[in-house]
Amino acid sequence: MFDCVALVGATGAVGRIVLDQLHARKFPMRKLRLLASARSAGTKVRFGDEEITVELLEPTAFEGVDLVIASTPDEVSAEFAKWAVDAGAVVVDESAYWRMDPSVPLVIPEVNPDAVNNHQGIIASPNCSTTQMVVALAPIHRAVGIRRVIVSTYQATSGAGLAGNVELESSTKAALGGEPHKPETFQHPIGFNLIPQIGSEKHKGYTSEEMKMVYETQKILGDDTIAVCPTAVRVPVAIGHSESILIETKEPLTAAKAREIWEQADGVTVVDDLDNQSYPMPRDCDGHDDVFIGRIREDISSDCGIAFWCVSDNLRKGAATNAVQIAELLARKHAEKQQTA
Ligand code: 11C
Repeated sequence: MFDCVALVGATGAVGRIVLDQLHARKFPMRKLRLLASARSAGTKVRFGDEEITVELLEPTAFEGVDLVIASTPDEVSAEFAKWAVDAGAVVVDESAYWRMDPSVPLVIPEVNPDAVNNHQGIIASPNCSTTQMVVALAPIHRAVGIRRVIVSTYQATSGAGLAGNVELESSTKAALGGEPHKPETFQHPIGFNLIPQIGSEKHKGYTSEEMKMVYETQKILGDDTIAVCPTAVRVPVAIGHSESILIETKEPLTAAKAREIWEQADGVTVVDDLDNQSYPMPRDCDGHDDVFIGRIREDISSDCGIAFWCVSDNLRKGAATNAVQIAELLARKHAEKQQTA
């Protein structure tokens, strides 16, 4: 059991769910502290029967903290993670800042749990659109090998935090009322629209969000020969990222075999009965921790491919749940150490 766990960013869209999950999953800790910027410091937050006052995130804030779970913007993580590590804590970080650092494991517990053993104080949790895709890809890659992935995303507004959902509502209301709407969070009005840009230009016309899906997938699967061609699109859905994915496998794979593999995979629920209009949709996946897979088909344009549809709650498995699962891996290791000490 950890003596003290700190949650950084407890008042954000993901932080609130981390809090719920720590409580619901009875995370083994004696004390929970909440840290945030000056704007949120002093706020009182409910945790089960307790009310915890948010403390200021500052260099001395991590004295006596064993484990940190953090959901903050990249630039905040860049600064505070070192304070925490210097104070002797292990940081599970949800920002993008540390993910591609070679000394930082990038972990999805269903896929590469052993990577946590190699941490040097910081463990990163992947981008939400990457996480759900890699949970789906990993068991297929283990079975027959994946050569190439073509993916188009349909990403919820909550990927941009609470402000994204506020703007979905205001933009939709403005469109319904025939009024003009000036977007602040997104590049264009999101109500009754699709925006084929998430992030900014990063590499050969691909955006930062798209390149995360390339680099993070290769790092987590430990195979930089896997080619990924992504298109990331923002859609007017509040919660739940959807992805249309085509994988080119190294060996032929039938749709029936792919379904069998996914039915046995950890963290995956197959919902796939086209005749009965049954397939994953964001409304049904909101509030669940699994990655949902449906519309499983053989690629009719090649001999070695599987096409499918994948949906997951971006705030849960895409962020909060994955981080808490990493923390649970660390808690188990910590308990083993305490037993043998
Ligand atoms: C989005 N995927 O939907 C982004 C949000 O690297 O953790 C998460 C960004 C990240 O806008």
